[in-house]
Amino acid sequence: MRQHERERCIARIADLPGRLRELVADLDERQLSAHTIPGEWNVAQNVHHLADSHMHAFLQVKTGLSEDNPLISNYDQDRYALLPESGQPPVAASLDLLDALHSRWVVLWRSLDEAQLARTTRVMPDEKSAAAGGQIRCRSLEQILASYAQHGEDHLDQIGRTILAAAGDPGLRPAFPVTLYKTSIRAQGRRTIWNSSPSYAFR
Ligand code: NI
Repeated sequence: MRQHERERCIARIADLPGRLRELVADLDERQLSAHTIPGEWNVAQNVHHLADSHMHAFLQVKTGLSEDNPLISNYDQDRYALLPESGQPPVAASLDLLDALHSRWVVLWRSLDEAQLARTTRVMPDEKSAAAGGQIRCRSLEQILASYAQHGEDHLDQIGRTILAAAGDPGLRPAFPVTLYKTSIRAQGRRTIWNSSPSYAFR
């Protein structure tokens, strides 16, 4: 990965908490907990998942820096999302957590040199993935950086689609102009992200 691509990934990690907060801050409990897209998580599950996932990844990076190709455990994200603590509102604590966590994560990423970014970790499949034949995956810290920069985008996208899916339901449709616009990121290939912007109201 070139230096400017790395910096772009770090910038995305730096920006995620603010963009996420902007997207969900004014949603009420019903809107946060509505499953507006069948089979997908609600907004609250997405927010808690980002906090859980990125805490796990932060520790993965630090373990990779302090041990030699360590073996890291994984977790069943769908079961996490069904726990009452991480399956429903409120989301304020997870938003605060992401603010603090990403502040530290960005300082950590910016401190790493080439040799450190090339260090590796191995991630075990969680129980369900292992039963389906999942294998241990070896990933460099640089691959983890790219992966989690994209992970934030993916969940902003999912939250955006979840909010948009409520547009036809007066009981769930946000009362404020929700702010979603589409941007194609050709350089990253094929992705469409939802971003927040005061200029667009979906109503
Ligand atoms: Ni995810």
